[in-house]
Amino acid sequence: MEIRFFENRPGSTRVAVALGSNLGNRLENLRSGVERVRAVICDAVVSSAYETRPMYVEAQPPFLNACLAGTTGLAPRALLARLQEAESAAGRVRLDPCCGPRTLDLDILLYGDLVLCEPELTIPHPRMRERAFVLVPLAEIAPEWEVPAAGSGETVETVAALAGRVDRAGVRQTCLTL
Ligand code: PH2
Ligand code: MG
Ligand code: MG
Repeated sequence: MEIRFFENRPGSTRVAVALGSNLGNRLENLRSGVERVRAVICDAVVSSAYETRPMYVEAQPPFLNACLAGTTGLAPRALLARLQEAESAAGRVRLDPCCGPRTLDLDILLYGDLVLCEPELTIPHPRMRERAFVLVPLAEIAPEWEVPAAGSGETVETVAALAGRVDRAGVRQTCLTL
């Protein structure tokens, strides 16, 4: 069956996005990211913002992280393109594609129960299970969401709660509303 997607059609696929910033005015960067994302994700619910210790490359400024969940009519790759436009609008320059400092990073975490593995886009996000800076805010807004391919019935909440699997020490709630 052919599946058609329509831009920003409410009530279509549920999607979760991670936001991060560690350059410039981090709070403003996250806020402008949320506003731009609202153009393509309906009924967005946004977590608190968290001050987080950088993972992987530790010698860089601390991050502000948050998560957003809503519904979209866009197909995954079209949504990714719109998120990348929002990153560019926030002045993002892609020097180190993986882990260097950035004004705004917008990553697709979950897209319904889709499992996708392509060079440009992997869903669920391949490293979300080891990232407290993703799991803590996501558990705030979508604890019951079953993470596909995580093991049968594992939800965001149970993945986030698994003791010893993620280091929550460097994740501190700083701002209740974005
Ligand atoms: N993003 C990364 C690498 N490391 N660390 C924190 N605390 N927050 C991030 O958003 C982050 C990171 C790559 O996207
Ligand atoms: Mg990222
Ligand atoms: Mg990214």
